[in-house]
Amino acid sequence: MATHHTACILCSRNCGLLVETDEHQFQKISGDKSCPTSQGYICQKAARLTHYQTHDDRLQNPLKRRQDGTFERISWEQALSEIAQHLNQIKSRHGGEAFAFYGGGGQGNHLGGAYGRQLLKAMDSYYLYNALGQEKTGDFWVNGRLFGKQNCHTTEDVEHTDFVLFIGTNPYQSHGIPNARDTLKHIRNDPQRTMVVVDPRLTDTAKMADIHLAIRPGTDAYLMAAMLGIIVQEGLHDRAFLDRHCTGFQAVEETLGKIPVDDFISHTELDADQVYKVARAFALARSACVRVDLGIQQTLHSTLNSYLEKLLFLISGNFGIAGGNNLHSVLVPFIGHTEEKNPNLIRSARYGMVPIAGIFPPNILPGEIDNDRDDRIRVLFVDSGNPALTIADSQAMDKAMRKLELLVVVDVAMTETARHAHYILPAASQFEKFEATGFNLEFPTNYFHLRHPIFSPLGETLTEAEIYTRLLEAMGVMPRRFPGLTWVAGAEPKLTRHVLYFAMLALKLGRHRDLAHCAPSILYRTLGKHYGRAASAITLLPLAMTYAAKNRIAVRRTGAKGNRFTLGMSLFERILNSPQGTAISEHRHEDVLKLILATEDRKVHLAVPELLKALSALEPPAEPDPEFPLVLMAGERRAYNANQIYRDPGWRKQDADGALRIHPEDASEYRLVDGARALCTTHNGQLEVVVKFDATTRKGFATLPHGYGMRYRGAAPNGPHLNLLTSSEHCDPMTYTPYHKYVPMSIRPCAVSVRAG
Ligand SMILES: Nc1nc2c(c(=O)[nH]1)N[C@H]1C(S)=C(S)[C@@H](COP(=O)(O)OP(=O)(O)OC[C@H]3O[C@@H](n4cnc5c(=O)[nH]c(N)nc54)[C@H](O)[C@@H]3O)O[C@H]1N2
Ligand SMILES: Nc1nc2c(c(=O)[nH]1)N[C@H]1C(S)=C(S)[C@@H](COP(=O)(O)OP(=O)(O)OC[C@H]3O[C@@H](n4cnc5c(=O)[nH]c(N)nc54)[C@H](O)[C@@H]3O)O[C@H]1N2
Ligand code: SF4
Ligand SMILES: [Mo]
Repeated sequence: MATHHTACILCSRNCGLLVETDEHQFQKISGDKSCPTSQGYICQKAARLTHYQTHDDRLQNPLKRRQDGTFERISWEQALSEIAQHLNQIKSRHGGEAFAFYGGGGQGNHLGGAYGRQLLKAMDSYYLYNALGQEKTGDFWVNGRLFGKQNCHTTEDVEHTDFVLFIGTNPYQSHGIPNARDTLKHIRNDPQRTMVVVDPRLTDTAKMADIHLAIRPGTDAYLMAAMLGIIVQEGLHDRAFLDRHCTGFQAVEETLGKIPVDDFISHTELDADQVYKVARAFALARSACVRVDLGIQQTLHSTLNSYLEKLLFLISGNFGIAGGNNLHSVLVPFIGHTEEKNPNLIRSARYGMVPIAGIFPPNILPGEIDNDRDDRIRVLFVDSGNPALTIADSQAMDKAMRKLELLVVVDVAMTETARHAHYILPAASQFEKFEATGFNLEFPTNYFHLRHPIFSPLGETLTEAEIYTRLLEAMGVMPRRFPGLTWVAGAEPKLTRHVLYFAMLALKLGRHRDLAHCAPSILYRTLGKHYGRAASAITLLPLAMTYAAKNRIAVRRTGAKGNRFTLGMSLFERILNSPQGTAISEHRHEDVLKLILATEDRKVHLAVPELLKALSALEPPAEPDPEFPLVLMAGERRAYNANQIYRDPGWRKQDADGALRIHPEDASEYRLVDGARALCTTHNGQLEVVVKFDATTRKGFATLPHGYGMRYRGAAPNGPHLNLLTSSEHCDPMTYTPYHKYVPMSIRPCAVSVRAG
């Protein structure tokens, strides 16, 4: 038995864990009190991590599809040389636009993404698709306009705030905020602090709130606009903050001044007095912050919602203060910035969609593959994602995957997407290699957690660093040896050695510019090999150097030592030697406006003309379609779902069916029986579900869970495969973010069993 520090990989919080293991398996899992972020906190999901590490769908060898659809085991050499040959052929015949990459990281693994994405450059393609493109790109786009860069991400200081407004999020189950359940309890138990939850369901979070606004689904734009209207019309906005730190308030004020507040509130079906009370209290609180998630991002007015939500904390001056919303520094840039004004901005071939934060929306992927244009996508790499289940309109994705000339899946498990692949490349699990995420979203102190491997890689599995480096070598885009780069590695002391190494690397890349896009793999093969199993973490070294150069004082405050050249290197060494995680910077609140904000004038640019126009043009909400009278929330976070990460249904202690939650009055109207099966019908398809009466759900609103529908061991789907019901056209017109939380649906009891799919 051995004891290790590691972290949970099931959601963006990546809580620190202390685990006891034997050679192959977890024996005991508990929260790690020495983890500087979570300090021992975990939720019920982490204790079941054995179901990720060991199960019957784990991949152990490279596989190749046979004509009859079954798979044969092949060697790494054969797999990679055949894929390399195919990629080179496609590139020379059809050019880079024939290639797309999907994923590159999940809830616990972003290091591999740096290696995988090199393929895009090697293929000369920009088509990066990622799950963030079906939830957060609207938010990123708004950030770009307000704060100068789409990767200026905002965080919320819920732990220290006097007033928190949760809109469309259920942190008690989905987390997303530090030590969610403890943080919520502290607020509930403190009479000086206020929690308001806007959600059509009386969720576990709403049950803890001072005020629950059980909003009519899809009407948050009216609520937030009404609150902004009240604040501005009553003069409760923070003039001093707006004058000092913002431009464009005049245009915003003009639009908000005209909001028909009472009409808008009536569209939400909320009590007007309560909305006035909340708006005033929010504006007048000593500190207040807004925390949102999919409940407003994956529903009607998605991008507008992201703007209004940010205006709430901005016009009330709750930005760059303790207890407010803040920007934070970033070590691993897992999202980028797409410059809208770039005249050479790439567009997707069929839909003409531009990337946001470097990401294209999954909603257009099936259509970009399944067409007869010369410039269609013909080759897809999927890494750390399961789009066959998780993107809208599974029927269309299925058809598109069959049209691909080459589909390669890099995963730890035989997923529904992998079953369509021509080649499956098995990755070592996240407990069998060094891994980390870029979810270090904290402010003012920011942390980073590089997890160390605690098991040997299963079977013939490899790290992503090794898989993609071998592939680039097999493609001939990167030499197998770098004689000029290895000799320096022997020089001592270590810091001098690194300075020398980077000087040589810069020289080499200067001479061979085409190698620059393989920089992670070159680092990995040269400097990395002196770090043993930590070789794949070597990409963090240049990132730590950039980070330290940009945030020198904040990094030094954490105790890191070094000069202009060496501070980043010592930060990297500290990250490497802190298996429980470590602080990487300690900012001051004024840094948000002085250092992290990316506009040239260091001001927030409040006016976003497209969205002010959309706000002025808001029509009253449409009445339900009599054919589909219910609103289905397709994808609820519950106690026993965790994206697609746990495949073995045996991990669930309850809710094995992933039941449809529906209000008892609706249920009796549609003649449904508690615990019996029913057939859901939407514009896109049909799905049989198990019904559960649930009075916490608003009338007219039903919910199905996210993270079910996997075919473990190739069996029938466990629980609802809910993207059979969703449509890729039902989406935000600007970003193509699907309206998963607002799917018009009808339901009837099921007499005879109908097969899903
Ligand atoms: N247990 C668990 N936790 C998870 C995950 C998981 O699979 N399981 N997944 C992780 C991931 S990838 C993400 S992105 C996050 C998402 O985390 P959340 O967004 O917090 O989770 P959801 O349950 O999808 O949706 C949040 C809430 O939106 C509400 N809602 C629906 N429609 C509306 C509406 O019109 N208006 C308002 N105001 N609210 C509405 C729902 O009732 C729900 O309570 O969770 C993460 N955490
Ligand atoms: N209808 C509906 N659809 C939704 C949502 C919804 O609410 N409703 N939510 C959306 C949201 S917010 C999200 S984030 C997406 C999530 O959807 P995806 O991004 O498709 O799903 P994940 O569960 O994150 O996929 C993780 C995959 O990574 C694999 N994996 C785990 N560890 C490793 C590793 O070390 N290396 C490699 N290469 N692979 C690994 C897992 O086996 C799994 O296949 O779903 C979206 N889809
Ligand atoms: S699922 Fe999220 S909140 Fe729960 S233990 Fe894992 S990382 Fe922490
Ligand atoms: Mo997500």
